[in-house]
Amino acid sequence: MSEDTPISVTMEKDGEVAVIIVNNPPVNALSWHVRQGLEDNFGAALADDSVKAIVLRCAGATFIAGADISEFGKPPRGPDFNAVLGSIEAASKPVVAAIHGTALGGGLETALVCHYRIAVPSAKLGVPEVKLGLLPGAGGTQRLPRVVGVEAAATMTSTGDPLPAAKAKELGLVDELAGEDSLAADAIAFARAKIADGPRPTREREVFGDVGVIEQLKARNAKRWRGFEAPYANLACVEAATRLPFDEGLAFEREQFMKLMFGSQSAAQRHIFFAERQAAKIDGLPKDTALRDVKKVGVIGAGTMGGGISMNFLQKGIPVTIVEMAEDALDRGVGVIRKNYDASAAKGRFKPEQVDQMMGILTPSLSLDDLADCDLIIEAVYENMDVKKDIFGKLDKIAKPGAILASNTSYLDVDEIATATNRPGDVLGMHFFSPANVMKLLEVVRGEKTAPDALATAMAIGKKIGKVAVVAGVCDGFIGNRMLKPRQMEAMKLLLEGATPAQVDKVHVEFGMPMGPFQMSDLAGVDIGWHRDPNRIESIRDALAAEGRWGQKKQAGFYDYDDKRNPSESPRVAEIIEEFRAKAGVEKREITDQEVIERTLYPMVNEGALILSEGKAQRASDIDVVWIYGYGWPVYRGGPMFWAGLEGTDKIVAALEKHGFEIAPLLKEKAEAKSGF
Ligand code: 3H9
Repeated sequence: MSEDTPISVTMEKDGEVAVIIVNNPPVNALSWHVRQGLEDNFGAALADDSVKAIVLRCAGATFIAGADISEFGKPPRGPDFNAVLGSIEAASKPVVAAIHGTALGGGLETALVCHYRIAVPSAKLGVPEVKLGLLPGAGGTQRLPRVVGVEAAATMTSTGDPLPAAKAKELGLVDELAGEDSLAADAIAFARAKIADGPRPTREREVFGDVGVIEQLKARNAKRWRGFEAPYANLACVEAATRLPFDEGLAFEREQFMKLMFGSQSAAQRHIFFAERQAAKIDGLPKDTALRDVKKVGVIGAGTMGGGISMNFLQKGIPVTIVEMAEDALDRGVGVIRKNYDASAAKGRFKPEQVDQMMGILTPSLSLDDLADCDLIIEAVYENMDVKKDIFGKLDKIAKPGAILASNTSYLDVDEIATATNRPGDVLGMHFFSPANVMKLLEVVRGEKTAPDALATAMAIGKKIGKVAVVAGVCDGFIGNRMLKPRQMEAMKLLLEGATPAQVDKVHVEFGMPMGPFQMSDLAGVDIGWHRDPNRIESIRDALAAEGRWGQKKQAGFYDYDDKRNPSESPRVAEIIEEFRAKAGVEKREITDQEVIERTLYPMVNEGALILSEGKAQRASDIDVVWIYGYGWPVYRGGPMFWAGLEGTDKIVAALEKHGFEIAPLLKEKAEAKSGF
């Protein structure tokens, strides 16, 4: 050990039991110095003849939560992890892992080379590597099937979902449950009891279970795993465990792990892991900024958005007063919330009494005056500046001092809305995405005068209700919808030039998006944002709207739909496109799929670069988070800005220039430096 090695592993003795303790906050990740500490301390415990059994446990909130992801892709340092694990498993004295918090990834792999495992009831055990585009690369895919069987091992590795301790005990992954508050002592007693049994190396146990489950898992998850490499690589390793001797299985796992580790999908998924955590941080704001108390929330508007927004708070036990203008609209809105909860209860997500509890803290009202005691008021009425200003003007007189006044606007100027009040510091945007009780993204829009503590409170409350909150600056459409605009515009132009809605959508779906631009229009409503004058037909969209082709809800939009909402290409839409093409004098030509990418996805990167240089997003990775959680951008491509780096910013600029786009200076800079964002 050299002098600059942090001491993150120590050893104590309790009679003949040595207790090795990992202490590497915040999550006891297996950083190089932890691996070094494990090697040194296990070496010492094994060399000490007075030690008859060894306990491995962790200080702080959790057992080892995995490899240190921030070390990935950097030059290796410290001892090789597999070698350290190999020597623990080969120990001549019984080794017990004492688990609390989360034993994840390399952490569970460490527990698996221990000969026995004891855990507190609240512990969770899993191998979430697949969520980082990886697989357990330190024997997890080979040892799990020997401990829990093929079915559980295949499920755990390919889904990444952790098991609660009780389930782990049922499967044999945990040998004994400890008292919730007595793990340290219980683990020592358990180790002492195992001295007579001696070591039980996992590698020497037999794989058991039916390998057929692997194909069933693939079939069941085909849609969810579309485009992803890692779930399949995980399953290939578990399958290999069923037919290869242990060391060969380990070599196969290593080969698969390295392939994923140096591939672009895992790089993208690791980027998003850190990006999501980074998004919560507000530049220039001290970490200890005091937050405002939010105990009661007001929501104005009981439509789809207002209802969905309210549900988020009710589910966290935060009372909501929901206000509508008219009795029937209010009743309808509250009825929809109840219906949604009942449907979730029928699926087992909530107990009926929980639904009653949530509905019990919802207060419907027809008067804004009832919002006087709310700490946060979210306006979710339709997109009209005058209406919003009127509401904020009234709120200014009603809301208590210090209440945060938020608008759920998806593109309007939050600074202008704030001028309707005498407290612009309390005004900000909280842009939820539809369906608001499901979608994870929340854009928190920081106005010019928004007070830092109001902003920090909105971000914190976003986290509390389970959202991934991202700070956006005031501009038309903020981050997400602003980038959507050039994509939609180009998609429409492509129709005129010869592409079909089906072709454009297919390219987007093959890219990994859940749906393409025209499928999205049909789902959201072709009539959204329409001027509502059937005689004013200036675009293909106007023509569709004028004919009542408003999308799925009318069984006709850019596609025709049958009773079950299955789409088919529409001859009428083809005619409309043809008419516009003739009118515009555009010649029809063959559009390649590559051109669709260059003209719909590359302009998004260009717009992202503008957003970044205007300071409307704090960092490129925030833009990626917006697109992953708000629009279903495939996580294995890391969001548009990360993807730009994979694709090559120089290639993107060359294509955009070829198609006549004005290039954002920041994008040009990146292209010249041949770098990503
Ligand atoms: C692996 O193990 C591969 C192996 O097979 C080995 C092959 C050879 N590394 O999430 P939080 C940071 S792959 C480095 O906010 P929570 C995180 O960035 C790994 N850093 O806390 C954050 O930093 P900051 C498999 C990590 O309480 C801070 O810790 N394991 C790591 O809400 C707090 O994190 C996983 O995938 C890490 N592994 O949740 C588990 N983990 O404060 C990944 C966290 O600067 N981790 N950090 O922003 C998690 O799922 C959650 O962090 C956990 C705690 C549930 C543990």
